[in-house]
Parts: sequence; structure tokens; C-alpha cells
Amino acid sequence: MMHIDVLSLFPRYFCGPFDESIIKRARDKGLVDISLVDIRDFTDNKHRRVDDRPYGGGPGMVLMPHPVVEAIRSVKTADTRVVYLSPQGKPFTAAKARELSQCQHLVLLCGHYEGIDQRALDSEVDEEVSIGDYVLTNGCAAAVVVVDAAMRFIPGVLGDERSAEEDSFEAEGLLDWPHYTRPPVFEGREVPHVLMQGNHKEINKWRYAEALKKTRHIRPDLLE
Ligand code: 4HQ
Repeated sequence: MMHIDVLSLFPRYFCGPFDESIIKRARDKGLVDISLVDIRDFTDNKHRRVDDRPYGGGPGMVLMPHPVVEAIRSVKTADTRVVYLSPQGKPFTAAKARELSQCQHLVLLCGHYEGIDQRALDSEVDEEVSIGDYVLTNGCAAAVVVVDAAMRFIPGVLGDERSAEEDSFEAEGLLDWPHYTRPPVFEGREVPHVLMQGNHKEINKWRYAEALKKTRHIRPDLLE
């Protein structure tokens, strides 16, 4: 079973996301084991202080190296992959999600404030990953994104095993085609007729054309 340790200052942040829906079901089925570790439990001062002002000046606070290093070492084993979520990381993609889903033991380190003392990162982190070119208030939301996207590649997590493979983003690097369900007419809008006629060759042709059209319009960079 895959084991994930999520290290942060707000372990309760994850109670919603990891205790609902598909992630909850995957944990209940024993497909993944997620532990929440509070970095504050590893401070070396009686005030349980984890942050301090940046050397060199500037706004905000920096997470001190000691509690971060000790929190990581408390969970690390020989086959642990330690990932730090930050805007300075390599872009998180479907390929990266698939790669991380193969790890036996994944540690996701969530930064807070301006970030983490570089010496803790140099000492303990294998890889820095970014979920996008914007700045979050902390790394917790990014860790939820990474766990969610990686879980889809663990066999048994999705009800229908084809879903992850057939998602057009995965299969062709294209945006998805439009989806329809009942009723056949909603507020005067009809379902495209090709989807109602059961001709699967025509349906696939239509879906591919729609995916291509959408991608050309919204994400032409994906077609390069
Ligand atoms: N942050 N992708 C700053 C992010 C982020 C991102 C996490 C904010 C780290 C210190 N993480 N903290 N973008 O914006 O992953």
C-alpha cells in the first residue's frame, strides 16, 4: 500500500479534502494510507515557536530549519521520496502525478509564511514541485492537489479503471470533449444527436473533433 505523510502547520486543514469522496473511499479500501504530521510538534523551544525573521531583512517570516528537518526525519525511511510544494518547483503535470503515484512512501512538505530555511530543504528534500504560477498563502492546498491527482493513477481508486487512461488530457494531451446526460432536452438545449444514435465510430470522431477545437481555442500551446 502507498503511504503518504503530509507535513504542515495546519494538519486539520486536510480533514475536509481527505475525508470525503474518492480519497476517503481509497483510504477505507486500504489503497492508500495518509498521515498528517504537525511540524510544530518538533520544535526545540518551550514556546513551540516555528518561525523567525528573515536574515537580510524583508517582509514576513521564515520557517526555522530545526522543526522541519526533525519532522521529516521522524517519518523518513530508506525508500521515502520527499517533495516540497513551492512556486519555485518543477511544474506539476499528469506525468508527475503518475510518477509520484508509483512511490511506496511519499512525504509532502507544506511551507508557510515566506517559505522554509534553505538549509532544511538542501538537507532533506528530494524535489521541489509547483502546482502553478501563482502564490498561495501556504502549501496545504498544493498538497491536496498533488494527492488527489496522484491517487487517480493507483489501481482500484477510480470506480472505472479506464477513467484515468481515457481522460483526453492523458491519452492525447488534449482538453476534454463536452459531456451530456439526461434529460435529452434541458431548457430548450438538445444533446448533440450523434451521441444519441449509438454509432461508436461516429461518436469517437465527434469527441476527438470537439477536443481538438476546444484545445485550439483555449490552449493552443498544447498542440505545439
Ligand atoms: N506556495 N505550488 C508559498 C505556493 C505553491 C505553488 C507554497 C506558497 C509554499 C511557502 N506551492 N509557500 N504555487 O504558492 O506549490
